Amino acid sequence: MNQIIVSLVIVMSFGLALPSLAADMDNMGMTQQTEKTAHGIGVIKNINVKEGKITLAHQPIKELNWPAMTMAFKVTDPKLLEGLTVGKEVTFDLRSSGMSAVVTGIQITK
Ligand SMILES: [Cu+2]
Repeated sequence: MNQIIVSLVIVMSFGLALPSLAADMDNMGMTQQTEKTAHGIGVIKNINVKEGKITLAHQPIKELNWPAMTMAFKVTDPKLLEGLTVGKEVTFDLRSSGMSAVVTGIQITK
């Protein structure tokens, strides 16, 4: 019984890991670690003013080959977090190099 669960978990994590591996290889290959700007749509899940971070459940970001996910971003300026609240829908601007990205702007849409 336990073994079935373990193999299920392994199969499931493989399914999750493969697309992100592919995205990693894209980033390391043709496109070098140059800075790119991109734009996303998401919902605010957490705000940490002290650390200058915002957690967003974002939709896929085509410009970066990113799937939809929930992740924490650093913001370039903590002032960007002013007036934001958890649960708001936002569009946001990103500056990325490789798999790391910082948020350079956020606008509430809803
Ligand atoms: Cu993400």
